[in-house]
Amino acid sequence: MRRDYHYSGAMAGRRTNLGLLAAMTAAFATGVAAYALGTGWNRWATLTHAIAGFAIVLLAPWKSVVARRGLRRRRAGTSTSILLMAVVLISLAFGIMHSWGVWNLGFLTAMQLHVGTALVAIPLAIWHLVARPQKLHRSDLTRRNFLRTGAVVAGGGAIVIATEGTIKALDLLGARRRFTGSHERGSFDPDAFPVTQWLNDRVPEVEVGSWRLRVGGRAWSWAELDALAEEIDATLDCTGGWYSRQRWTGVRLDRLLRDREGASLAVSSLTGYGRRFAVAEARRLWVATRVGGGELASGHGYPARLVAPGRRGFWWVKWLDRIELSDVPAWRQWPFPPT
Ligand code: HEM
Ligand SMILES: Nc1nc2c(c(=O)[nH]1)N[C@H]1C(S)=C(S)[C@@H](COP(=O)(O)O)O[C@H]1N2
Ligand SMILES: [Mo]
Repeated sequence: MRRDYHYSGAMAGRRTNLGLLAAMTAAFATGVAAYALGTGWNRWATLTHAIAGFAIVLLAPWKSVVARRGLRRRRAGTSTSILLMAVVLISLAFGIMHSWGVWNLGFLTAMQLHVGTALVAIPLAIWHLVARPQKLHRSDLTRRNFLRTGAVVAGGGAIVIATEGTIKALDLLGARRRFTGSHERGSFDPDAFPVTQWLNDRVPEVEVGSWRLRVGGRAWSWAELDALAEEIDATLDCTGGWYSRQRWTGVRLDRLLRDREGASLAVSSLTGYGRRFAVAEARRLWVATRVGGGELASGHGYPARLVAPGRRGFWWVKWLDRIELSDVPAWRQWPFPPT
């Protein structure tokens, strides 16, 4: 009796749905991790992300069988479900485009479209779940289902190996991406690397003569900062899908601080944009006055910007205004800036 039920189409459908739900949750979680991490750990997030993404591709044929059955008896929410599937497939396509190397679409990058469409999928997925709740039963936790899950993960892994192998063998642009998946642009050429903003910030006009950076109880002029500066090579890795390595000239932030009493350092831009860092991190942050030996272009943060090696680009605050010790801990901020 139970066995028959086990092999029924309804059961297989539920299994596919649960598998898709797990794969999509994993893709979201690892995608967010890939966006947050700027060090070598990112490699693991990016790799699991690709496996989760291709697991969705593997489950899609089964899902289409389930869906076709669902479509025969149309219920409320059917069009939302179709929309969800379409949005996920479009997101997948942009992710794969990025990885193979068709990543710069001029107006936006494939990565921006990949993440943008994935974000659109979130409310649709929630709606879908509310309309058709998929409960995990105790009877789902069988050895057989465990092996099935393993097979889908292994299949996703095999596709990653196959596609990475193909990208390398054909020497496509994607063969040279960094561990974050980002593509190289304009390294050691300050005129060639992109100017970009996190969301909607505008490049301010700054009169350097009257500009001062307020930090450590002092107001520093550009020339005073520049006189203390040293050279450092560091890689700016934008979540838009590119990276650029440059020779920066900057003062190590801890050399500008007098005391260290506080839970965090609030680094603020003239535009209102800003990020918080742990105080101990000041040794690994630089206030840069130059790139490639010349002054920063206005788009790149003139007169001074933060250089934060090992952190993704959105931490590299441009057009610095002030850096303050604060009692608010660094973890008490949005993991990604809201504006
Ligand atoms: C529905 C959710 C998502 C799916 C199905 C998905 C799937 C994929 C796939 C299949 C790839 C290509 C992997 C490869 O060819 O090696 C990819 C790449 C990527 N995705 Fe996603 N993704 C999703 C959401 C996200 C989110 C929310 C983020 C970030 C916030 C993100 C960040 C990335 C990054 C950084 C890459 C580049 C990895 C590389 O170049 O190896 N993804 N994604
Ligand atoms: N004030 C301010 N600083 C900012 C941003 C911003 O929008 N406003 N964008 C960040 C992001 S997302 C990146 S990738 C880098 C880009 O630096 P670039 O334009 O010099 O390449 O600046 C960072 N600093
Ligand atoms: Mo960025």
